[in-house]
Amino acid sequence: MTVSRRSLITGAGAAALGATVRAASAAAPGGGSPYRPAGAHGRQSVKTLNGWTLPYKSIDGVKEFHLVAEEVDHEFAPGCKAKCWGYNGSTPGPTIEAMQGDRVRIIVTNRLPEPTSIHWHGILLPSGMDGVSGLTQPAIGPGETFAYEFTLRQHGTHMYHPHADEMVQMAVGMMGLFIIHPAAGEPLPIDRDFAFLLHNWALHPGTFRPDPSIMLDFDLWTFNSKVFPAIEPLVVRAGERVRIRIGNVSMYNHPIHLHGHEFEVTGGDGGRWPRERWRKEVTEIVGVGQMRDLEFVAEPGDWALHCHMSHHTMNAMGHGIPNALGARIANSDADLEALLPGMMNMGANGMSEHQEHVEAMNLPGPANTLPMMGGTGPYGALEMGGMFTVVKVREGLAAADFRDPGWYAAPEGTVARMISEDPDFGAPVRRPRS
Ligand SMILES: [Cu+2]
Repeated sequence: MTVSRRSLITGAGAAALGATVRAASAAAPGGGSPYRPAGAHGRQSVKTLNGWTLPYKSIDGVKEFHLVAEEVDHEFAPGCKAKCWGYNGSTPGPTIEAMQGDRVRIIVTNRLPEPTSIHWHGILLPSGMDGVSGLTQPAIGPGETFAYEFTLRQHGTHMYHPHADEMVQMAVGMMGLFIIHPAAGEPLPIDRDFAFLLHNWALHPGTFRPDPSIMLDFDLWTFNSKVFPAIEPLVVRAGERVRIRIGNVSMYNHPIHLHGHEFEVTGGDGGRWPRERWRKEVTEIVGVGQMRDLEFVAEPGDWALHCHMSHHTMNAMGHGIPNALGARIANSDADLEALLPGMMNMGANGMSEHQEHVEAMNLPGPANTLPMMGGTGPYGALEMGGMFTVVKVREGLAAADFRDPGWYAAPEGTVARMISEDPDFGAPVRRPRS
């Protein structure tokens, strides 16, 4: 048999391609599957909620990214804007994604009025690339550009943030995700990979600059610098394996709770965990400065995903105010009105009426802030804000379809329903009075 030059080339090409494919799909030790970005949403393989992935240039085998630290105009939700600081026009800054083993160069230009630096939080690198101004490098002065360069030795969910005047720079929005995909693939293939950062903001009603001096009483609690209902839903096809990567740059620990599923915690600060260490939870505390990866197989429905600190699913609100719950205050309204024109008592029957005041009665609030609670679902007011969004799981979505499918149409007979309007209905057993 004669072998033509052409078939040789084709054969060599095919062999090379075969080798490439094999390398890309090489099983992880223990039978892993390849990471499947699959071009599902362009070059990015992680869906950063309300965010984006930073493109890079390949230069002589190095992936080069360019971050610009700068002031940005940001909207937390319609009706609430602020001058924040971020990267490349957004807070959080764009997500950096790369593969384990990559050599990366990250150019950082400082367009802020004060020095900055970037710390690559959780990433193993030479000390001089760690980004602590004064300790490992001179600070990047206003107008200056620095280059960081290192090889990615591990994989997992990581972050970046300034390590210069951190208190101010983080308080006004400087943060980003840094995600490293495993060279050897995933133990189980991931179909949809979401990521967000937790943060808190002291954007006092009527102001437009987050206040960095606040330590406890924050006004806004955010996933990727957005509050409910402006946080994107996590749209998933039923039966898909989903990962949610969460990092915390705020000043509180946040117990993140998912409804309708037992997720597995599959990674943390030490990157992705071996499968023997995965554990089932329905709430996972993401501590300050920590990262967690949660994974589950999606069940059809609309499922709440939120912080379980109940004040963290509210927007701007007062704390330490007198408790009116159960008080008979209706008779005192006129007296109080004489002292405080325009005042309105609230809270004697709970806070539920607040959303009604804002939406149905159209009562104006202070400038540039958000009502404590809001959002309306198919069955009425959600009375939520802050760190709350919905995982929307539907049958038959296309692989790359992240469009909001609207509210879940629950199958007949599977929705809780009213069976009586009589408060004395039935014969409930009560604990006897002693
Ligand atoms: Cu919280």
